[in-house]
Amino acid sequence: MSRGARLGIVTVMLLAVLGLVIGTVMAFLRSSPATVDFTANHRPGQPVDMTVQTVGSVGIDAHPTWVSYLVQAPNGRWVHTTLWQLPAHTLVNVSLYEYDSGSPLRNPEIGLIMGVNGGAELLNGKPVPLVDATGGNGVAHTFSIPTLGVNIPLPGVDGSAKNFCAGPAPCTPNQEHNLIQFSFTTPGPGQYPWQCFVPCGLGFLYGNGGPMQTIGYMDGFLKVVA
Ligand SMILES: [Cu+2]
Repeated sequence: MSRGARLGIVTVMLLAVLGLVIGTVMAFLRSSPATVDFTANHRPGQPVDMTVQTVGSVGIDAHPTWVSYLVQAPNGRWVHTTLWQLPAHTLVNVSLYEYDSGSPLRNPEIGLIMGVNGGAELLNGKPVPLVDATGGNGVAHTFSIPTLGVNIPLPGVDGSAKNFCAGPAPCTPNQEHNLIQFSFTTPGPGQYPWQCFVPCGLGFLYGNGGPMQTIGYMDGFLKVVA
């Protein structure tokens, strides 16, 4: 084989490797979950109604065994993401279907409902100002926006119930769940992180790794726009 031919083969091989590396890096950089937009058909002054769910094992995507949040897009489709685009200075009415089992809270203060209209959440239709996680099925997750002072504990369901949702998500309301409803008002434009404060990352150090550290699972952002 001539020197030129060998050089050609090596060059092609190097370019192939380079392409693979660039492709992998780009795929990694673009791996952030989708943003669901609640601003597109929003009329000023009107509230935004959102439906959200929490599941014990999502059954889809990169980490099927992980706990996760999902959100229903305005077109009704469930999306596996925690990035929500919302209009500024707007009332947001959240209906949250909680399908996961719970445990007692490490810190009972996290059972306190804070930062929402009326100072209470509706738990299966009844107003509750505090969730006592030492009773019942404990608390599965929280929905908390630290910068807005919002904290919503989500009571767990009976993990041994016949109709317990073991995934894949989305779970459906004929499966064992608690319906938690609350309203809060978005502030001015900005990115506001939200997260769960129950160390629910089973199999990770102190339960705080894995889904607790990954956008799309147990934390996300409110992308508030003018
Ligand atoms: Cu959680």
